[in-house]
Amino acid sequence: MQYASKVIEKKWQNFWKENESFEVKEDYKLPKKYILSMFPYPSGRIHMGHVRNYCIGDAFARHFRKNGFNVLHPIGWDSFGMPAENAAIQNKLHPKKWTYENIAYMKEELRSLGLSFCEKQEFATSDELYTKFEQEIFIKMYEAGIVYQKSANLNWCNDCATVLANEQVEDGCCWRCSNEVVQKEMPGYYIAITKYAQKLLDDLKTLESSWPSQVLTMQENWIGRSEGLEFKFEVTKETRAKLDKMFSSFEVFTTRPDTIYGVTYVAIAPEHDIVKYIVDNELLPKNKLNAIKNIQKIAEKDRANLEKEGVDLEIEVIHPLTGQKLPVWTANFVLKSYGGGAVMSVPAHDQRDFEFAQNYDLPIKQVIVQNKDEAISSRLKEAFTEDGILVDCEGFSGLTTSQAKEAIIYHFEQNSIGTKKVNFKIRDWGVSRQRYWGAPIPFVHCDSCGLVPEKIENLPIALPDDVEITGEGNPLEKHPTWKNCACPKCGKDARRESDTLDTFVQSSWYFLRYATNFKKWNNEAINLEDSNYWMDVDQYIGGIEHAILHLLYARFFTKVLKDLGYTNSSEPFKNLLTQGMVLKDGAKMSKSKGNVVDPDLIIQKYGADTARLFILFAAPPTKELEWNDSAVEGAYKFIKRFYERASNITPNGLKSFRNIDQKALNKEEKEARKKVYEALVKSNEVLTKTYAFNTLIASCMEALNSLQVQKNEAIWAEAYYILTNILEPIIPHTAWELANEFFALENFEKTIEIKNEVFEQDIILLAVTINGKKRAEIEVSKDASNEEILELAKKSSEKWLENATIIKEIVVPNKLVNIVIKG
Ligand code: ANZ
Ligand code: ZN
Repeated sequence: MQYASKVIEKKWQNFWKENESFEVKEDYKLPKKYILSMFPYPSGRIHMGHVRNYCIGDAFARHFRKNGFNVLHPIGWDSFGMPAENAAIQNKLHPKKWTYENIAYMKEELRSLGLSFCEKQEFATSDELYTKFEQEIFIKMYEAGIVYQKSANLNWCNDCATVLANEQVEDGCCWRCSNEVVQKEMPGYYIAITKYAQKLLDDLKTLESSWPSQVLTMQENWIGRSEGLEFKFEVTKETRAKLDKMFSSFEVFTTRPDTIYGVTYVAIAPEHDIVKYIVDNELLPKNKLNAIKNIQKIAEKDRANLEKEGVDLEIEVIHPLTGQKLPVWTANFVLKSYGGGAVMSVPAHDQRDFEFAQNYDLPIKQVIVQNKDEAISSRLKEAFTEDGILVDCEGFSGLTTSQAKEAIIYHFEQNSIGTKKVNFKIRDWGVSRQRYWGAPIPFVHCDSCGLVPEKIENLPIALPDDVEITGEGNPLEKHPTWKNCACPKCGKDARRESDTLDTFVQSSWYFLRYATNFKKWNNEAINLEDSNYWMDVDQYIGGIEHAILHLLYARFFTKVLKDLGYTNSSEPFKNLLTQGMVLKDGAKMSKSKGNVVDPDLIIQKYGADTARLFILFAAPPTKELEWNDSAVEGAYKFIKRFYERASNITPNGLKSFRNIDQKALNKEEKEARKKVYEALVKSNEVLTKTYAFNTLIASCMEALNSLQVQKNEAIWAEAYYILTNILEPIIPHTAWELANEFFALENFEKTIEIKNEVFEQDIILLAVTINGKKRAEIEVSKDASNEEILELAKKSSEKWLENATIIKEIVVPNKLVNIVIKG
C-alpha cells in the first residue's frame, strides 16, 4: 500500500460533497451539538490562523457526529467591511465582485482541507437576504427603544472619511491608514448596550467554568461596574451670579465617599457645560481661555497618560457636609461622559488628584490612616489609596473605610442630598459608518415626519450597484438617485439614510441565523423552533483578539433578540476555546512580516491530513504554535506509516478481531492492545474535557509503535478499527480510506465500546499481614493459586514466622494474605 495523499483526499472530498455527508438531520429528537469556528472575513486567501481555527472546530464536529450526535457545523462569510472598498479604490474592482470572488476561492481552499461543513447552511452577511433581516431586527430594536440617534464627538479619520470606533483608534491614529484621528461632532445611530450592562455582567458567572478566565476578566473590566455615591455640589452665591444664574449645582460621582472630608478642590471635565459656558462667554482672562482650548483639542482617550493639567475656573462650590468653600478647576483627567463629568478631588487618597494638587500647589488633607495610633504625616509622598480608618471626619472618625462608605451614603440619603449609585464604564455602541460596503441603516429622513424607519415589507434596502468609490466621503451620499424615496409615513419626497451599519452588527447574530434551517431563510430572520433545538453553541472557537468586542456584542444581541421574541437563548456560547496564534521564528505569521507559510503549498506538497495533523499536534490549541518544517515532515511520515502498515490487516484478523479472548493473549499482545484502548479513552477525554489534541495524537503514535512487534492478526485489525475511528477527526481522508477498505463507513457512526478487561492488571499487589499487622507486600500473577500466593507470602515474611506456629492462613482475593501465629 502506497500512501498517495492527493488521490485519497480528492476521492473523499468528492464523496462527501456528492453524498452531502455533513448536512444536518431534521430530526430534533436526536441529541445535538452545535460546533462553530468564528466565520472568516473573505480577504482573498486562507492563512494558517484560519487553518488552525477550522481544524480545531472540525475535530469537534467529526468527533460528535461519530458518536451519534446531530451536528451543526456551519461556515459562512463576514463579508461586509472596508478591505472590499479599499480594493475598489486601489484596483478599481467592485466591492461586490471582489468579495464574492474571494468567497468562491476561499471556499475551495477550505474544501481542500476536508472540513466537514454543512454547506447548505452557508451564507455571506453581504447577501441581500441577510441584510433584509438585519434591517428588520434594527427597526425592531428602534421600536423597543434600544436603537436611538444622537449627536456626539466622534473619532474621525480624514483619509478614510469615516467615523472610527474607539477600538479602531490606535495611539491617536487610524487603525487602517495610520492617519491622525480628529474629533468631530456628528449625528449617529447608537445601540443601548448600557441597558444590558448589569445583565451582561451577571451572566458572566454562568460561563465561569466554560470560558477562559482571562476573557471573563476582560469583559468584566470592559463593562466596568462601580458602586458609590452620587451627589450635587451647590455653587456659592458669588459663583451663581458670575455664571449669570445659569448654573446652581452640578453632579459628581465617587466610589470613595469615605474620603469626602478630604476634598480640597473640585475638578470638572474640559467639555463640562460650565466650562463651555465660561469659554463661550469669555468669563476668564485670555491666557486661561487659551489654556482650556488647548486641553479641549486633545481627544479624551489620549489624555490618559499626559501630565495632569488644568485651569482654575475662579468659581467655588460648597462642601455638602462641612459647608466649606472649595475651588473648582477644569482638569484634563476628568472625563465628560462618566459620572456627571465632575470629580470631588481628594489629593491625599487619589493619585491623579494628588499629582494635580502638587502641580498647582493645592492643599492636601489626609483623612484615612492605616491604623488608629498613626500620626498623620505632614507631607505625603504619594496618595494613600488603601482602605483604612477615618480621622478628622467629624462624627465619622474612627470608622473603617467600608463602614464609613455605608454610613456616609446613608447620611446623604437620609438628608436627601445624595444617593447610592451604580456606574458602568461601558458606553452605548455607535454603529453608523459613512461607508458603501455595509448594510444600509433602514431609515428615512422626512421634512415633515423627521426620522422614520422603513416599512418592513420594503426591506431589504439594498445597496445600489452603480457607485463610484474613490475613498472620499460616502458613495451612498454622493449617489445621484439612490437616496431619493418616499416617506414611509406620509408619502412625501424624503431621503434615505446613507450611513451603513458597523460590521460588528452582522457578526452579532450570524450564529442564530445558522441555527435556522436554510429552507426558512426567506421567511424569517431566526426560526424559534430551530433555534430552540440548536442553541446554544456547544463549542465556539476563535481568536483571543475577539475577547471583548465581538463576544460582548454577540452576547448582547442574543439577550436583545430574546427580549424581542426571536430566540429563547440568552447566552450564545456555552463553551469557548480561544486558540493561540501561529508563529514563525517567534513572530506572528503575517504578510507585513513576510513570514507567511501558505496553507495551499503545504496541502499540495503533503496533503490536507498532514496539515491538519501538524496543526493539532504541534501545540495544545490554546497555546501559541511555532511553525516547524521538520515537524510537518514528521506529521507526513506518521500518516504514511499509519497508512502503509495497514497492509498487516488480514482477512483472518478481520474475521476474529471482535472476539478477542483477552486471557489468551501474551504479555506483548496485552501491552499493544492496552495502548490502543488508552488512545480511545484519551480521545473522549480530549474532545469533551481537555482539548489537548496533541496528547491524543501522541497516544495514537504510541499505539502504532507498540503494534510494531505484533504477529497477532486480530490485534492488528482491532487496532486499526479503533485508530481509524479516533484519528478520523484529525486525518479524515486517510481514516475514511482505511475504514472503507477494511471495515465499513458505519465505523464512523457509532461510539466504540471501551473494553475494561484490557486495562485489568496481570500482576496484583497483595499485603501480607501477620496477626493483623502489615509486614510485607507481594506481587502475584492475577491467576495465581492460593498455594502459590501463600508460599510467596510466607517467604516475604520469613523473619516474623521463624519461631512461630502458624494457626491460620487466609487469602482475601485481590487484597491481602493474613497469617495468624502463636508464640
Ligand atoms: C473621590 C475619590 C477619592 C475617588 C479617592 C477615588 C479615590 P471608577 O472606580 O473607575 O468608577 N471619577 C468620577 N467621575 C470621573 C470622571 N468623569 N472622570 C475621571 N474621574 C472620575 O472611578 C470612580 C472614581 O473616579 C471616583 O471616585 C472619582 O474619584 C473618579 F480616594 O471620588 B473618586
Ligand atoms: Zn414624512
